[in-house]
Amino acid sequence: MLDRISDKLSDVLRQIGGQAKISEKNVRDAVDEIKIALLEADVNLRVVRRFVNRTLEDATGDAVLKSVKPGEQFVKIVHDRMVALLGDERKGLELRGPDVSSVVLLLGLQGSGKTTTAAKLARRLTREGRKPLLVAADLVRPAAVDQLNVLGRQVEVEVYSETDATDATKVVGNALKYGRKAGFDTILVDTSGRMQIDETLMAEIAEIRRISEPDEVILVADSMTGQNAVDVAKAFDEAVGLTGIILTKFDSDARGGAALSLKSITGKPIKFIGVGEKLEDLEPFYPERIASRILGMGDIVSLVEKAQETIDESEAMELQEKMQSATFTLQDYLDQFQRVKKMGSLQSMIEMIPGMKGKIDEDDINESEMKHEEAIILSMTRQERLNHRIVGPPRRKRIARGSGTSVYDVNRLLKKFEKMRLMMKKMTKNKKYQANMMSRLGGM
Ligand SMILES: Nc1nc2c(ncn2[C@@H]2O[C@H](COP(=O)(O)OP(=O)(O)O)[C@@H](O)[C@H]2O)c(=O)[nH]1
Ligand SMILES: [Mg+2]
Repeated sequence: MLDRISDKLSDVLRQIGGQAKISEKNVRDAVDEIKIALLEADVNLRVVRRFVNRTLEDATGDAVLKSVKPGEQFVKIVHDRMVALLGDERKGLELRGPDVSSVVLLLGLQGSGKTTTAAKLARRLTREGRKPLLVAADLVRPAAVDQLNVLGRQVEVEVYSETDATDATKVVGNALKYGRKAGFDTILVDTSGRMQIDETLMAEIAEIRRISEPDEVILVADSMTGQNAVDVAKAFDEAVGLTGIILTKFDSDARGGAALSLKSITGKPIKFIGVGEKLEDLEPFYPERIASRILGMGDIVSLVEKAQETIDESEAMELQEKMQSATFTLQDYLDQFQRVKKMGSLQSMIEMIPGMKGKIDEDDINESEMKHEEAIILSMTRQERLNHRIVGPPRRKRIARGSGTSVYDVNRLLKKFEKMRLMMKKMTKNKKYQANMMSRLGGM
């Protein structure tokens, strides 16, 4: 799956990613090759152009070219752009609680995988503790109703169908009545497709949509049809309005054109992918994972992410200078807090403020105290943060009130901060510390 595009892109990235120094020309050449790979993968031209422009914008600045590992930074940039292209965050089905019946319509061309996907979803929802009902509303394709009945039996989900019915809207109306009364919390409607987009079909679906007031209107699209899947999605979205897309036959999709274009072109998220004919072959769509799969560069990306989490070179230098000259302020301290929050660990903060390691008491590093300290600093004016010495008793009282802490807490923080500054100054003058700091920077 996605083998072809992945081979190409990982080649380009492996080349540039491993280089110790890169020029703007290297970046442009790499981006050119990426562009060709995307076009060959049948990614929409507009999407390719935007991708290329944004990647160049991000990658040609000094911040990348002059960084310690520019090749790796570049890989990370391409990866992030790719994640954005695929839709950023994972989006699942948005259904209501078990006390009301949610309705999910599945739409798409004939053969795209609607009926199979309906059964796959039913299976999945059952495992999540929901109680789905499948509705056979494809009255066009001969044997479609039988097919759903067979699949329903396999996943042990009830199927609502009517023999000899001719009006799909009526069937759906009846199914809703039945499903609500019988306590099904999710009603999955398998609609009929056509070979191509067609007015009668759109009218029928619009009518089904109107009477069923669905929570989700999902286009089931065949990823192997590439750009055609994108055109179909646009047409369905304009005619009936979609809430999301399920891309089927992802297991046989070597190119990835549909996956990479759909979100940007339609604005609708891909929610699941079908990865095989079996009923368990349905996976949630995670933009991040697919991007890593396409680029084949998972380790580099996580490496760069880690490096970005720790302090970057110029910031470290600046911090060091501040510590040496004891101009490290409460604002800087607060900035470190915010960094820790991003990283989620206190240990990393200690490691980032050099000289703090092993120098502070156990109870100086507890999370709830950090929250207090943060609240206290946030209640200070900018002036106060930049010069804590102006914070006399009246200000302390105000700050305590503003932060929901006590004057005792404020005093404690200010005292601790003063002590910390002194210690930093001493530490940074130490030769061994300086050598250590330099080696840490080099190591990134
Ligand atoms: N390999 C693969 N085949 C699939 C997938 N989803 C559906 N199919 C196959 O595609 C064909 C058409 O599926 P069907 O559900 O009948 O499509 P419908 O006409 O849209 O209802 C069937 O042979 C399915 O087994 C998938 O994710 N991967
Ligand atoms: Mg079908």
